[in-house]
Amino acid sequence: MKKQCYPFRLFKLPYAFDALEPNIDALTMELHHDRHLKAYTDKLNAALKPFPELHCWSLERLLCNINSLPVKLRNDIRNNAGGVYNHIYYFSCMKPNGGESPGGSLAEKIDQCFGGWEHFKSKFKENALEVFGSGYLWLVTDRRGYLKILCSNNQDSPVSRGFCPIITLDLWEHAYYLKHYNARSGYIDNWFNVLNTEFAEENYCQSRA
Ligand code: MN3
Repeated sequence: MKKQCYPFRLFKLPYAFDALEPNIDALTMELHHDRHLKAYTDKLNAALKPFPELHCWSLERLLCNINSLPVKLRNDIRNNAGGVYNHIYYFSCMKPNGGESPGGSLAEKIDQCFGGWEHFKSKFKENALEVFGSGYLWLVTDRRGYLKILCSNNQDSPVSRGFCPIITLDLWEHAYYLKHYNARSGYIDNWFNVLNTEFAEENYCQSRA
């Protein structure tokens, strides 16, 4: 992910709103990006405005050091820097004509940790169906380099807990309600159809660097 700092600019989607049809519908993408992500970006900038000493901090640096920030800023950073970071990750995890199974070192590690790509997918889906309330499901590497499936609540980000994200699935209802209503299962299947596998492979390589 490209490092940037205050004032954070609204992340530019690397594809058109309708590029993921029929898996993810254009209106959901437009609202998700132009309203939800924009709101997190604006609120993050507003929260940081009175703290010029933090204007050169990246999202990662803010999220990794929440407990050393001024107390009254911590919730804003957790929610809004988290909201920006997590959404950039989520949007980057998708692409038109995606969904290939990974190759190279990520494929090997998935075989080792989950017994293969199809096994990983069913385990990830099972976990995604169990996430209660609003949150995300992630594939991350831990400090020892093992792959883990991890749930985060609200806009909490696994980088704050020392994990390296590989992929993430936004499980807030705004990510799927217009097309799937409350049926999360179809959304998860559709998301796997547009998974940006190269992005996952790059993140895995970087996590080992
Ligand atoms: Mn969202």
